[in-house]
Amino acid sequence: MIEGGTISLKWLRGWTSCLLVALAAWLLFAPDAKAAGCPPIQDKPDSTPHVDYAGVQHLTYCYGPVAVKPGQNIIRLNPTNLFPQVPGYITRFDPELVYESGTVPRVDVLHLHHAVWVVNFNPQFATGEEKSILQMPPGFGWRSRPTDSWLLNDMIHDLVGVPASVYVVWRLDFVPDTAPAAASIKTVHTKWMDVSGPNIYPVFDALRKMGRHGQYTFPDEATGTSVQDIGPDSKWTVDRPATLISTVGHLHPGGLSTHLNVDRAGKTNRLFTSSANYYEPAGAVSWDVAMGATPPNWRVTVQPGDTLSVHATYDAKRADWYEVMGIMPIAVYYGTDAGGVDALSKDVDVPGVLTHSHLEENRNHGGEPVSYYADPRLIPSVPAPAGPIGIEAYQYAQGDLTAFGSAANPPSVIRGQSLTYINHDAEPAENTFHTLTACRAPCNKSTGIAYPVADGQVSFDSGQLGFNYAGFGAPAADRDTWTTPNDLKPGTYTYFCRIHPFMRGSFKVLKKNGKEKK
Ligand SMILES: [Cu+2]
Repeated sequence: MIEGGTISLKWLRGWTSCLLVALAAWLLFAPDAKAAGCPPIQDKPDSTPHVDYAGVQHLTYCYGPVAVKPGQNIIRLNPTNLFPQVPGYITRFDPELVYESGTVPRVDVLHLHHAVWVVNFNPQFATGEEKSILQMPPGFGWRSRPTDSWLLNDMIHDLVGVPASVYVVWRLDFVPDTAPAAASIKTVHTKWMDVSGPNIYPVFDALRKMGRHGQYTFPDEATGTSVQDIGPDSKWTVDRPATLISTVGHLHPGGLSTHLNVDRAGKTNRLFTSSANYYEPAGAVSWDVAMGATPPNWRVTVQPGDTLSVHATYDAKRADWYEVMGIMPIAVYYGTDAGGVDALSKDVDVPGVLTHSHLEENRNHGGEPVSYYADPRLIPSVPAPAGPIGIEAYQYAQGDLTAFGSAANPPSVIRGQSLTYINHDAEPAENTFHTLTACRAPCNKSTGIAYPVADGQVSFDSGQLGFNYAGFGAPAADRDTWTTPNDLKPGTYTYFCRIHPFMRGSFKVLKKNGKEKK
């Protein structure tokens, strides 16, 4: 892990600056992970078929073991030499996260929030928990040379506060130059399209008050301060004739689709919609999803001056979605001798193909009745303490739904007043972030990938309480306290931690006469 950086995330705009930091840090600190043997790893169900070449190699790289600290939700950027050491073409990229045994962690326990493989200072491959497989159509691949520099930017999120040891895995199909097929492979480059990029943590909020008709499309419908989250990578003006070969979207839970548009001389055309196919029984609320990728015969030519743009659409009915992404890297061939249809043609936006089906690690959905969480509506409140209410060892000190004795009583304030919370787990030795995020009372069902969600009767969210001690190493809010809104109506409010959703708590707002609302 890269320690000792002093640049805060807020000011870190752009890959270049963060990569320079990473390289500087590399000179000072040895990488914490080295090449290692791989455990046996299962193929994803219904994986996109391999494109076969004479002499193609199926390579598996396991990065780690990575020591996952309890409760961590940090971003790391490390160099790696885990890539082909002879020249050739990468034609397929299949990401995974496994324990040392080769088992894929349950997504409600530990997951790969995202990972980006940065090759020669350009983000080239990426994944989130949707784990799309990138398969280039026949005749296309990413050029790979032993002299390339590779960096892995990963964010491994431990949801349960238990240490773990994992490998980040990438499985490549590689056609070395010594294979006759290599001579006819055309080189693609990844053009990074990202609604909030470039940024080491490119996120925006998609909340129920935003958008129209229960959906919110970013950046199109962004207003007010949300406009600040629009990044330059949301658009790309093409500077030479090129052919778009492949793309697939990256979203978070709540995401419905990403799409790619082209603008040419006042005309707009939709090039591709990457739709989220939820296996999740509860709908668009979890990581139990696969994204539609372009089919192998999708091929679109663009001209200098064309402007491409990426857009992300989220559900805005069910819940609030904080710190979400909309990324759509495109594999681009800088030539026009590969066929394809013009970007303004009709029917370019063909249906996508799923690169795998339901993943076993997504089977624990949550939302079942359990006895270990109280219903805080039934528990009398106690006046809130004068000082801030602590959060420590994954518990809210007053009003936690798992607490015993007097700690179980929800703290209360009179209408018009507010409560303040402080995250003691944010101290450097722990460096664990927590949130207070409104969920619908009583918010006391079992934890899983689909429960709880930020569906409170009112919306509030503390942000990730904690500090970016490692420079850009975290998505923390750079503060450890949060004060509740002072305009809440009398009632019982429940909340959870977005980082560790088993954490649940409550507080009450009393009527002006000091009585609880019945
Ligand atoms: Cu937490």
